Amino acid sequence: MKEYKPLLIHPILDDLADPSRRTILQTLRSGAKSVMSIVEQTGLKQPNVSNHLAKMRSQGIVCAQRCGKRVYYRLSDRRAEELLDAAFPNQSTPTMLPVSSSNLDEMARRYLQALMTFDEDVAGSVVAECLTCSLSMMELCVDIFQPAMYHVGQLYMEGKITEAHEHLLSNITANLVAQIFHRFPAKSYNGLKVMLGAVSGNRHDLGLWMISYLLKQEGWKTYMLGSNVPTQGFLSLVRLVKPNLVIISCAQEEMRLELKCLMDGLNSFRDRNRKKEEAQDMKIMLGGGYLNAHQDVTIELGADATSRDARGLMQILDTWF
Ligand code: B12
Repeated sequence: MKEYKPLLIHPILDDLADPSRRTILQTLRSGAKSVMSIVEQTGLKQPNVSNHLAKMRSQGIVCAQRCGKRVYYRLSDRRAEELLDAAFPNQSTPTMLPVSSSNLDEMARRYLQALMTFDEDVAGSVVAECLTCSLSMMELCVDIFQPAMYHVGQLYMEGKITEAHEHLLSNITANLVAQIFHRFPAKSYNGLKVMLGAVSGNRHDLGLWMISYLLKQEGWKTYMLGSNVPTQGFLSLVRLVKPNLVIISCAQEEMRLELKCLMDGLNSFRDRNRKKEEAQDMKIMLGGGYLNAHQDVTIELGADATSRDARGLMQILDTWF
C-alpha cells in the first residue's frame, strides 16, 4: 500500500479567505513593495495594510527588507508564490529571479521601467528585489543603474523626455546608490587615499559617486569632490592631500581644454615628486563618456589608465595596489 505524507497546510490558505490580505498578497506577486506602494495599488488604508503585513510577517508568509529609510515586503518563499498561482491561475506571477548574468539584463530593464514611472518608491522596490537576489554593489551599479541611465540619455536625445526628467531620474538613482552603499560591509582602511572629481564644467557625477562608494567598500579613504570642480582648487587639494590615486571624470569633448589644464597641473606635481625620492608615486585615471569614446586621449594627456566602467577600474587597481 502506498504511504501518503500528511499535507502541511500553509498559513497562506487562511489568509486567502480575508479579502484585504488576499489583495495585499496579490500585489506582492509582482515583487517586493513598500507599504506606501501597496497602499497606492490596493486603495486600502495604511494602518490596515501595516497591520496585515505585521501579522503575515509573524506567520512567515511575507518577509521584510530594509533599503535606506524604507522597508519592502515580499512573499517569503516559493511555496507561497505557488499557492497564490494555484488560487489565481489567470494572473501570471513574475517569479523572483535568481542571480545569473542572463537575468541582470532583465533586472536592468525592470529598473528602467520603474524609473519611467518617475516614482522613487517603485524604483526602490526593484532595487530591494535585486538585494534579495543577493546582487553585489558592483552589479547594481554597473549592470543595473548604468545601462538604465544610458537609456535615459537615449530617450533625452530622441526628445522623449526633458532635461528636467533627466535630473529627476539621476537624482532617484543617486539616492538609491547612496542608500544601498550602507547595506554592504566595508573593509577596514587599506592605507590608500583617492581623490575623485569631475573636470570643471562637467555636471555628471553619478558614475563618480558609484566609484567613490565602491572604493570606500574596498577600504580606501576617499576625497570625493563631486561635479564641476574648478581646476586650480582641484590641484591645490591634490597638493595638500597627496592621494595615491586621482580619478577624473569627463563626459563631453567641450571640457577637453579644462581637462588638459588639470592634467598638466597634476603631471607637473608628480614630476616634482618623482625627483624627491621619498615621495610616493601618484596614479592618475581618466574616465567618463568622453574618454569612453576617445580612449587615445588618456595617453595623450599623460594619464596612466582609463576604463569604461567601475568594474574595469577595480581590475586595474588590483594590479597597481
Ligand atoms: C544623468 C545625465 C545628466 C544629469 C547629470 C546628473 C548627475 N548628477 O550626474 C544632468 C541632467 C545634470 C545632465 C546634464 C547635461 N547633460 Co547629461 N546625461 C546624463 C545621462 C542620461 C546619464 C549619465 C549617467 O549618470 N550615467 C550613468 C553612469 C554610471 O555612467 P558614467 O557616467 O558613464 O560612469 C561610468 C563610466 O563612464 C565610468 N567612469 C566614470 N567616470 C570615470 C572616471 C574614471 C577615472 C574611470 C576609470 C571610469 C569612470 O565608471 C562609471 C561607473 O561604471 C547621460 C547619458 C549617457 N549615455 O551617459 C547624459 C549625457 C552624458 N549628457 C549629455 C548632455 C549633452 C548634457 C547637457 C549638455 C544637456 C542635457 N542633456 O541635459 C547637460 C550638460 C551638463 C554639464 N555641463 O555637464 C550627453 C553628452 C553628449 C556628449 N558626448 O557630448 C549625454 C551622453 C546624453 C546624450 N546622449 O545626449 N546630464
